[in-house]
Amino acid sequence: MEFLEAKKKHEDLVRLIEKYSHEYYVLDNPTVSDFEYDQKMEELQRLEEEFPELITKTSPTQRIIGQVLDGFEEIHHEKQMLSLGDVFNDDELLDWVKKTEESAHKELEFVAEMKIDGLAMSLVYQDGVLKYAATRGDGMTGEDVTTNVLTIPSVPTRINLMGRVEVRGEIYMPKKSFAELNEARKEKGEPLFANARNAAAGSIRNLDSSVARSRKLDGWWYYFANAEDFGIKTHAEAINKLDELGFKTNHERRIIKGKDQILAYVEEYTAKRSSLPYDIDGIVLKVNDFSLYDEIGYTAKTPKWAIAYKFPPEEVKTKLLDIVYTVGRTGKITPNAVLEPVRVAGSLVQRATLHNEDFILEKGLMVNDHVIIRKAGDIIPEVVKPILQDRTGEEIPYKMIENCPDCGSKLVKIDAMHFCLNKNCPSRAIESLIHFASKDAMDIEGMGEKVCEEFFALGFIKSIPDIYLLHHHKDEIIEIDGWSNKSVDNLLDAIEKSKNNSLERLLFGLGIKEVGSKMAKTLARRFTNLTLLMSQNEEELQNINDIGVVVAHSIVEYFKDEHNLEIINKLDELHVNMVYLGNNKVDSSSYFYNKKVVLTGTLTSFGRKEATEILENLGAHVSSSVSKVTDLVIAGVEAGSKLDKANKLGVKVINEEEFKELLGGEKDEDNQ
Ligand code: 3B8
Repeated sequence: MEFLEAKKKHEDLVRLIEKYSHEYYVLDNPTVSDFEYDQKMEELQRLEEEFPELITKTSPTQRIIGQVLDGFEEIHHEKQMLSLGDVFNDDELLDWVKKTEESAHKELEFVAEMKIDGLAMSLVYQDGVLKYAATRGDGMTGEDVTTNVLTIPSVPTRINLMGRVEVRGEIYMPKKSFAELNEARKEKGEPLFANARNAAAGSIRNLDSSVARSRKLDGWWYYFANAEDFGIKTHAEAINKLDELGFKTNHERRIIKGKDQILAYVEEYTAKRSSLPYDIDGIVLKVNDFSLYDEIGYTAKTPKWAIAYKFPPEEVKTKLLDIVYTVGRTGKITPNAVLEPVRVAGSLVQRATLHNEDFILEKGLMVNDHVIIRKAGDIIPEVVKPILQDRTGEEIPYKMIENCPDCGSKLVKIDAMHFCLNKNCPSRAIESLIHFASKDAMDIEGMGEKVCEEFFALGFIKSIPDIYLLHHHKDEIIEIDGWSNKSVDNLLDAIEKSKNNSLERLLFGLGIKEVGSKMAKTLARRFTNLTLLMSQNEEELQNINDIGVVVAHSIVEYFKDEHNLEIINKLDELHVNMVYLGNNKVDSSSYFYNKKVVLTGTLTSFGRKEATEILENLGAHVSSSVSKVTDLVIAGVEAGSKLDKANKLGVKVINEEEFKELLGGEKDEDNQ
């Protein structure tokens, strides 16, 4: 075959396969058998083998090949990718409608649609060809996840529209894909995804595109960002146009107006929610007429012409079978509800924390009560209340335990919480070992919960320093089922390696009350070695930004305790590093990583030096003058010429609030 003939043949085959894909994946209405489809694909593959120069990124053959990337490139969104403001009940929704109609000076027509619980995505086409798919990121800059999005067969790689076209929508994992995925993971003993949204997000952000392909993702497309460039005047028209171009659009949408129709739509889909084959977490209302958008306006993060009505969390009835207690590493006793297993928001629930005695008494819970449960944020199960009218007389009035369920010591009540203060309580000891070895602490690979429990039970490790003496038990461990010479060596190596960790890991690992991993970092950076930290009194500690009365008190108390000092001395003798090693391992996931940043003006919550240090520790390069290579200017009050220059050069500028918000993303752990 000649090249030109091959090229023509290639184009015909690609068009045909795209048509079949669209019929199958978008319209859910195939016109050919799977066999015929596969044959066409094979024909295309053979042709591309013979003429490799015909292969393009968007060829149907390339969409099914796995690719592994080193990382995702950044994409700057041409038009900022905003998110939706939300309301949580009918009244708030009607208030929004009223306000919006007031600012438009008339009664409005809305498009109501499903609020898909997925991952926002932007697709950009140039002259009919998909150029990239990008995540929302911070709204200005997202990540190029094209290779992963291309594994979703319903996403068109080519459209019949010239020029630049930007389409936004939501990538999601259908309920069925999610159930199958978790089922398979359970069988393989892998950790389960909490919900379909997390599973979809994990898949799209995986660097190996064969993972995304195997996850059976899909997308709904709900926003034609530059529809007006094509003479389109309403949102409804825009979505019909997307439909016509081959995008999968959700057909539950409806044009409505007036209070009655709006509330009827909300009611209808609240009821239909659980029977849909994909997760929705609410309903979206959008003003239909584009010409009103500018007048109605925008906030910094959201358009005012659209709103998300969020469903209340799903509530389910079950029975409280028992209340059992766990002992944390600080000795804190937590009561937990044992529930008759029920499905809530997509997963089986059989336990829920009851926090403390007061929580149970305030709710008036009794064992054997029928109770309402729900998931906070659709993830964490919680008991809402007992159903009083279902009581039969078999309920057992609640009484908090008085002794530690593990060691039997008398519990002590501090504020609302009960504590076991026995330092040798086995539960406390095991929990502190698990914490010490955990990922954010000393990161000893291979020393998870099960191993800690096992070695504790066998008496190999009774307290933290014993970890570094485990090699004395090597011969005995090899004899245990499930251990081999090699796996013991690996564990001992990991333990040995952890001796060289920087101070902040040790500080977090010791489990000082109120010292989470972020606080541990602050302390390590500020004092650089443990001896110096230990010599501080409360007042001196409180002089440090970020350290309040409670934390300072807790740190000083910790280092006063004989038992704790003994642990530290032993670790020192065993050559565990107690010095801050600086910042060789910067977390590259930070927003500031590798950015060129300039500080200007006065910041109210940080000193200039402190802000610089924080930024550098997150991998930023802080410089004193603005130029076109500057990525970001952080402007405090009375910022002067540097701010003007940044604006002139089009450099991104954020204020102190935004800076703090971005730092807040570097979350601290709650460590009680
Ligand atoms: C403007 C319109 C954000 C969104 C939008 O199903 C904007 O429309 C948005 F700035 O995030 N999750 C939807 C959904 C999300 C958005 C939307 N429409 N149906 C969703």
